[in-house]
Amino acid sequence: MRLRLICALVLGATCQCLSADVHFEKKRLTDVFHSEGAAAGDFNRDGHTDVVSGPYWYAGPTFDVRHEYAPVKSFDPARGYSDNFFAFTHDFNADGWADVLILGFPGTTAAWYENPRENASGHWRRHLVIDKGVDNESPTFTDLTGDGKPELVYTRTAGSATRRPTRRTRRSPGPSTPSPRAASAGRSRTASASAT
Ligand SMILES: [Ca+2]
Ligand SMILES: [Ca+2]
Ligand SMILES: [Ca+2]
Repeated sequence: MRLRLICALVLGATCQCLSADVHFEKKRLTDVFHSEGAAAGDFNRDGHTDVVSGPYWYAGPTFDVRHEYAPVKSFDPARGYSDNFFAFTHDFNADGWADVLILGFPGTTAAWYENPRENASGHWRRHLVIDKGVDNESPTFTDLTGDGKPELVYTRTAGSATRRPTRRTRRSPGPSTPSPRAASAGRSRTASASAT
């Protein structure tokens, strides 16, 4: 009897979910190949979620207007990959404005872009976090330690590593695009962490 009741409850919940009136709309941001990854965040703090993809962020809720926050590079998908594989959002300098973290080609860099606040035009300041060795098919940015602050989780050739967000990052005048060969040569078995 108890099992029947549980099954009925589960079935009822399932039917309720399936009958929910949920619709999805596909929207193409661009026809140009800029990046493999994208992320969401409210970059202008208007209460609407925006999308960052490649060198642009697209203002929600329509995503019709885009803003260039980094130098534009386009790639040919028939010939290879981009140098912009993963995007994450986080307020790295704790100023209340969402910033952007970009992981480049596997085995290369991690850098975050500082939101200039108040919708300032121009490119966002780039902060190089890790200059090489950020590898794995799918690095992620998540709170491993339970303190509410996300860590960057990735692997190297024969190990794994995590990094916590820190304000002590080096500034870089522009994006760097080391070759896969150079990046591979720089890989090592290390695990490190730093935090403010
Ligand atoms: Ca917004
Ligand atoms: Ca910020
Ligand atoms: Ca954490």
